[in-house]
Amino acid sequence: MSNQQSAISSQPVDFKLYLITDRKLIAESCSLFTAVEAALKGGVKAVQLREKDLGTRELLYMAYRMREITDKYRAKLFINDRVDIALSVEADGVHLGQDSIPPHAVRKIAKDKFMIGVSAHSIEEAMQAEKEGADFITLGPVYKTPSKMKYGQPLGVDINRKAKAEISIPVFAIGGIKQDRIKEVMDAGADGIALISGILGAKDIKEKTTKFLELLK
Ligand code: TZP
Repeated sequence: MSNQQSAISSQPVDFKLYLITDRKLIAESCSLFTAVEAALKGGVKAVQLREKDLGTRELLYMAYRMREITDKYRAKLFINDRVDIALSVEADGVHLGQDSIPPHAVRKIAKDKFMIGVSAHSIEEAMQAEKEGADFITLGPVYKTPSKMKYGQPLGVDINRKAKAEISIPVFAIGGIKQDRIKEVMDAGADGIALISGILGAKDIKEKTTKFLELLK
């Protein structure tokens, strides 16, 4: 196997709903921890801590707290970009961006149970991530998102059909995923959905999470 072709983790991707954090979306009366705990009560089993503007110490503190909460509900925790913090808090894995350290380099420093998710914005990026040892991919934005400028133009649901044909590891549809779009993306071949506002923007986070999970059955 070449340097850039790596094996995947020995841990299965056993979730279909992947919750990503954005504390700026949470009402002031409710902390991000309370919001994530509500989603965990609703049944979500995979959470990515993605607070890109935080400094290292603050992020580490948050990651420890998230680890405690996710452990309580037997859910997986992923840390965005920061492999060091993910390893330090014994997260289940890291979620890498296109400018992060690549998956094959993470494999050299992490145990084989450590999982690697990668954000891809095209089939080419997704294929490259698979080749380099990613365990799963988030691919999008599929639809317009509230902050669409940040994530680029929507790719449309056909991207999931292409991904189904080209990629063997699980692919999560991301970007503007709301309840009424689940059927469309899953019919198009997505293995699951990843989202921020669909859950964290809900009035009743626990109830909304349960609803998403029912629709994904
Ligand atoms: N990557 C592509 S779109 C996106 C990310 C992180 C944002 C998803 O947010 P939302 O609120 O679920 O549309």
